[in-house]
Amino acid sequence: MQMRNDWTKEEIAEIYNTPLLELIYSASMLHREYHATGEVQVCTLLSIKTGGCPEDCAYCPQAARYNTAVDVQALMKKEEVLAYAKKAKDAGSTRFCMGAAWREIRDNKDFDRVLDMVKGVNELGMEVCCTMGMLTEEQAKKLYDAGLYAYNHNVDTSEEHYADIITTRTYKDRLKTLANVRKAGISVCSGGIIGLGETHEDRIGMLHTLSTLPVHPGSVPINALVRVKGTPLQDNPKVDIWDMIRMIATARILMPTAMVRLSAGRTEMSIAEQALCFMAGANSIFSGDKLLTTPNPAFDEDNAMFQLLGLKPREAFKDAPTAVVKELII
Ligand code: SAM
Ligand code: DTB
Ligand code: SF4
Repeated sequence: MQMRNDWTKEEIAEIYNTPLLELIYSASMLHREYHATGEVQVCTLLSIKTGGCPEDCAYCPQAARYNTAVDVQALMKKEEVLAYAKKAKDAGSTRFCMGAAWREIRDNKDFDRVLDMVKGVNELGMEVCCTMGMLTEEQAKKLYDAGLYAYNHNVDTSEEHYADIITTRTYKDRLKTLANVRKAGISVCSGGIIGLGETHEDRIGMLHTLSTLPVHPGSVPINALVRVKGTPLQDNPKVDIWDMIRMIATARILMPTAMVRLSAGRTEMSIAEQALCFMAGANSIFSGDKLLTTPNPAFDEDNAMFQLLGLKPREAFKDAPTAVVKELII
């Protein structure tokens, strides 16, 4: 099948509004066509620079302006980060994602240290990912040269809903960074959050943005809002699991080759609910007892879930062009 990036909002709405079991079935069929069934990518997050962020993202515990329980922490040392990555690898994780609570990357000593960390994690044989806010084409190139595999930068919601959630940057800024990442040859990881008070049209709009990018993202994280005390969204209602499943299935149908990640919110989901998400086309998770600052299922719990559901972890670099893999193995 030809990958489509000319989806219309009407077509997406039609898929999104399909009766639920029918939608899961269609997504599951496509999933089987494009991916090894039962294989789930296990990624681990580490917040290498925490809190004190100047942005005003209404969902985020790391924004300096909200009074949350998050303590500000300076950029970690390379050795500490590598020790953590090694631990994650030993627990079965194949992608390591380093997060920094920055508005954007700046060309300074901290960035040089990040480049060193990227090099080190890559040498461990893991797919390295960073999520550090906006970046320029030159910075993306430097990250690529250091061995960065993917860059996470979420569009979070629809263009229309964006200003209700974040006022310190625009949707266009987000898309510009994604273009810089893509141009540097880094795999784009971009998705969003549900539970921000958005409408179904906003969710459809967000999926429209993602599925009509010049190239589909290599991975699409779908997060359920983690409601953190002190943020403006602390009292939002809990995300309905059926909405999560509907989003995952629609993303799977629109972007069949992408890794669709069942991201934040798993601590509030039962194994049966997560199993439905996998049926609907999710094939990636974050594992390890912390996301960036909030709790997440530990490696042991996820290993037990994999055992129960007959899932197995996906190997690293499976989608990488052969030349890249060769370079890494040699
Ligand atoms: N500062 C960088 C940025 O905003 O791109 C990188 C770190 S930021 C914490 C990464 C992503 O985490 C956000 O884009 C958002 O999608 C997600 N996120 C943050 N807080 C969240 C929450 N409370 N619940 C769910 N997802 C959240
Ligand atoms: C993504 O889409 N979700 C992850 C990762 N990319 C960076 C982050 C979730 C953060 C949840 C809130 C926290 O732990 O601070
Ligand atoms: Fe800062 Fe990222 Fe949190 Fe927004 S989501 S406040 S940019 S750390």
